[in-house]
Amino acid sequence: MGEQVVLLGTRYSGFAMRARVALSEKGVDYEFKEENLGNKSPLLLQTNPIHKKIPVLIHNGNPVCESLIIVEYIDEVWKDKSPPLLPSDPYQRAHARLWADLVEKKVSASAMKVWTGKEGERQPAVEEFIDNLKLFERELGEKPYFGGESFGFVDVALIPFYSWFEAYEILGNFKIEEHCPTLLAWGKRCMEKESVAKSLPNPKEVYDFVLVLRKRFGFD
Ligand code: GS8
Repeated sequence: MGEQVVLLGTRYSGFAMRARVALSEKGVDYEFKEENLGNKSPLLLQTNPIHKKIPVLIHNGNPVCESLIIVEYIDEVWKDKSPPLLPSDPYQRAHARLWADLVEKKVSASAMKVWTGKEGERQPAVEEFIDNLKLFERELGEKPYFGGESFGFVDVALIPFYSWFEAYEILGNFKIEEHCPTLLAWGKRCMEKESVAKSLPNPKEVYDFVLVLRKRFGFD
C-alpha cells in the first residue's frame, strides 16, 4: 500500500510553502487541501487542536504541526530521497536551527509589521525589516545557499518570503535590492529550482491577497 501524504494549507501562507518546498525537494507526492481560515475544516481542528493553524502534514493518518517541525520530519522520513536538508554534523545542525529560528523571530515578526502597518506609519517597521534581512545577507556571504553548496533547512525556512518581497516593497515604498542585493540574488537562484518554483505563488497574486487581507482586518 502506498503512503498517504496530505498537507493542509493555504496558497499564500509562507508557513505552508515551507512544507511544499520540502516535499517537492524530496519528490514526495502529496494532496494539498486548501483551508478556509475563516471557516476551518473539522480535519484541521482535529489534527491541530492546540493552535488550530495551518500547515498540518498528515502522514499515513499521523498529523505533524508547525512548519519547521514539519520540514525536519520530512527530512527525516524521506532521508534517502535527496540530499539532506539538515547537515549531519551536530554543530552545523545547531547552526542551521538557530538561523531557521531567526527567520521566525526576526524576519517573520518584522515583515508582519510592514504589511499590517498603517499608510504613512510603516517606516520604522521597514527599517527593522531591512536590518533583519541584512543579518541574513551577511550570514549568506559568498555561499550560493545558506546550506552551503546545496539548498538546505534555512533556505527552506526563508524562501517563502521571496514571494512576498514585492508586496513589502510596494507597501513599504523601498527596494530590497538596494539594501540586500546578495539576498535578492539568492532568492532568484532558489527560484531556479523546480521544487521552489512550483511551490511559491506569483508575487503579484501575493500582493493582491495582501490587499484583501488588509481590507478584511481593517488595516486601511
Ligand atoms: C505558524 C502558522 C500560522 O501562523 C508555523 O507553522 O510555523 N508557527 C506556525 N498559520 C496561520 C496562517 S499563515 O499566516 C494560521 O493558520 N492562522 C489561523 C489562525 O490564527 O486562526
